[in-house]
Amino acid sequence: MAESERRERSPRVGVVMGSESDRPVMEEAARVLGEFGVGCEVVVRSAHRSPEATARWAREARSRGLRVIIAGAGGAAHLAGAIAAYSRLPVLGVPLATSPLGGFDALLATVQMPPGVPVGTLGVGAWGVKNAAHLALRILALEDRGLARRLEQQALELARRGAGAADPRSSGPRSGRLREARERAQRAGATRGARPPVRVRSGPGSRRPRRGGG
Ligand code: C2R
Repeated sequence: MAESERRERSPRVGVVMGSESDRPVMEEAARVLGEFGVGCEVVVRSAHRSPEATARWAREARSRGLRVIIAGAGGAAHLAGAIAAYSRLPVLGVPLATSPLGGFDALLATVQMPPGVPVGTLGVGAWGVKNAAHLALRILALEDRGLARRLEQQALELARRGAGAADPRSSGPRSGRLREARERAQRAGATRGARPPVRVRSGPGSRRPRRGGG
C-alpha cells in the first residue's frame, strides 16, 4: 500500500477513557486504527471527575475533524452517555472490567441509554475495544473508498486464515501461528515510517497510571 494512501493529516477518531488506568486496554483501539492508516486523538476525560472539560471536548470534537468517538470506562461508566449528550457524532461505548464487579456494572451503565441519545455499546474489555475500532473503521469507510478496500482485503485475509485452520492438508496449528507471526511482522514492516497521527491530549481528570492497575 502506498505510503501516501496510509497517511492522514488529522485524526478522524476520538478515543476517550475515564482514567489513565484504562489506557493499557484502550490503546488497542489506536493500534487497530493505525493498522488501517487512520489517525486518532487519545484523551482522558471523566464525566464524574472533570465534567466541564468532558463537555468541552465532546462539543468541539467535530470541529477538530473527528467523525467517530470511542469512549471506554469502568464501574459507573457514564462517560460514553455524557459524550453522546454533548456531541452529535456517533459514540461507541466500551464497558471496561476495572471494578470488583468485573465489567457488568459498566456494561449496564453504558448500554441502556434513553431513546434519542444513542451509544453503540460494544463487548466488555479488550474485545470490545478492538471491535469499537473496527466498527469506527466501517463507519468511516462509508465515505472513504480506500479504507473500504482495505477492510475488504482484511475480510478476505480473515476468511483465508479461517479456511486454512480447518484444512486437513495444512500443517497444523503451530505452523499457522508461525505464519500469522510472519504476516504480522511483514505488516509492521510495511507500515513503519508511515504511521498515522496519534494526538495525545492531557487534561483534567488525568491520573497517573497505577502500578499493575487497569
Ligand atoms: P481510577 O483507576 O482512576 O480510580 O478509575 C474509569 O474509567 C476507571 O475504569 C477507576 C475507574 O473509574 C472509571 N471512570 C468512569 C468515569 N470516570 C472515571 N466510569 C465516567 O465519567 O464515567
